[in-house]
Amino acid sequence: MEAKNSLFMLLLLVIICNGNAQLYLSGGPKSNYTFPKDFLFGVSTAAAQIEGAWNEDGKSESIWDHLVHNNPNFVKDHSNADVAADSYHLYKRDVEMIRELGVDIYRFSVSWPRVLPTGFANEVNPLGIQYYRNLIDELVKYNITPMVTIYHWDLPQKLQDIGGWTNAHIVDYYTDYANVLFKNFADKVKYWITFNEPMQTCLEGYGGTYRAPALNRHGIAEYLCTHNLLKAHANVYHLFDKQYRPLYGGKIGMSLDSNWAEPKTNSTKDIEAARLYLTTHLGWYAHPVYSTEGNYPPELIKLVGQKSQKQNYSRSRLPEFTPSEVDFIRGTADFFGLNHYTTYLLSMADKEVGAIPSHANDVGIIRVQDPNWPSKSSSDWLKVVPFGFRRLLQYITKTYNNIPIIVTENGYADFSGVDDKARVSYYGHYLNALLHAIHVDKSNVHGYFAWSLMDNFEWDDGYVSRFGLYLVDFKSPNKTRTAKHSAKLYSSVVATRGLPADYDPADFTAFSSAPILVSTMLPLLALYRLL
Ligand code: PNW
Repeated sequence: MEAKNSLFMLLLLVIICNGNAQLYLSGGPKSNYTFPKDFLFGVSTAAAQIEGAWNEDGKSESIWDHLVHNNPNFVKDHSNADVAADSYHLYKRDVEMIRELGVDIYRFSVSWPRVLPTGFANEVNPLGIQYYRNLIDELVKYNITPMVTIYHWDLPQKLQDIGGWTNAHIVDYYTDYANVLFKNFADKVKYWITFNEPMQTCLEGYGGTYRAPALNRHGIAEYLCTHNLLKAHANVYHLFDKQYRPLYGGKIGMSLDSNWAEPKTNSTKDIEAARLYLTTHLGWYAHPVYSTEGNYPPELIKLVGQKSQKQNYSRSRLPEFTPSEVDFIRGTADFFGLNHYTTYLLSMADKEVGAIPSHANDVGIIRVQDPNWPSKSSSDWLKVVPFGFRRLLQYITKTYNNIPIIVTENGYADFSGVDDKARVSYYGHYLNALLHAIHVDKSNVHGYFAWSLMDNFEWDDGYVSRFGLYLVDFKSPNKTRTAKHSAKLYSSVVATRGLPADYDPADFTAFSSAPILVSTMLPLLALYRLL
């Protein structure tokens, strides 16, 4: 009897603890708040991931075309983006889907090699301009606000051949390109994003091999790339601000990717590691633009400087901004675009980490994820940790002087299917966390975009990982698009400005093959019956 009673208590405890553990993961209890009336709801895509028509109507090769054409093994399913979702031909259906969702705004990117096939503004491709004009007109016709990302990773290969983002002259080339877009579209486009996730371009593309051009010149090229890119961003901000804003109005910012960083333990060292992660990753790009003082974060300047000296370089591998460049870059954004997906646990490294030299080695921290965090995503990095989203929004609000934040990407990947319970659950949890962030924490968030409108070419994951609210049948000749359950959830959130009645903040069962509670309870229950 004793044993039976104790087991009963244990069962009870498991139930309570499980509920609490899941509540701890979520952003808080179910929020009864609603999204403000003028809050912007949108969906995001990128040219290289959806358009296809890679060499049609005068478009030249981008660095992603080049990489996957020459190294099919780079992509999990050996696919490429030659046709992708064929949005170059199917943009009207895309706009129809956006209308079905009922969102206010659509974020898409322009393909630089489609508009300027030589990379330079000497030759503007009229058919490329016409495509984006058609898309913008179709959006405006239905009262959907267009938001244009000027650069979402698809540099013309011709510019890569002369150094790409490590060539200091790219500041001018990029400004010329942006100027062509402003000239043609600024009368109708009121939201501009200069760069999508510059850290992916520079750290992973130039310092590593994860993104195009997969240069792998770590320790040097990621810093050169960032340096030129930040100058290019500022130049284009000033161009817009001086020449186009007075004529047409509008807002311009940049979209930075950031995970939330949680200390691995409560030790002072781990707390320091988590802080250092944020200052040397998000802060690498955010501090020059959004902080009061401008320039790279002081910790990064110090760390790279010390390492460079120890490694016998004549100067720091992190280039220096002159005081006038610091001034020129500081304050060059009307909003903070944030792309957020997941959370990591941080600790200090007690020996050298990463390749030498490299940004990872310069910073010297270790990043892992808690294996108990829910996820069965096709993207193995995508653990579901809604509280991290809430904390990150508060961190940005506090660190960067209450700048208006627009979440330009958030979403979940699976292996396909219309009945996408995990994605439905992910959006419920992250939107609940967002409501707490806005109403309880007073984080200054003005908009939210789901990534992505539809399944698309997920870079090195090819068509294996699906992020869409709409399923795309890539085998069908007309790339048939079908609304998933998550599309219905999202449109109901947009319509009601609140969470659905059946949303449960403690429910993470959609992310485990056997629901966690059942899997822990069943053996105990069996034992209980035996006693
Ligand atoms: C973004 N992370 O990349 C990109 O902007 C999209 O093009 C892409 O399809 C989407 O997210 C999904 O992968 C990411 O560090 C970059 O966690 C970094 C991270 C996640 C996504």
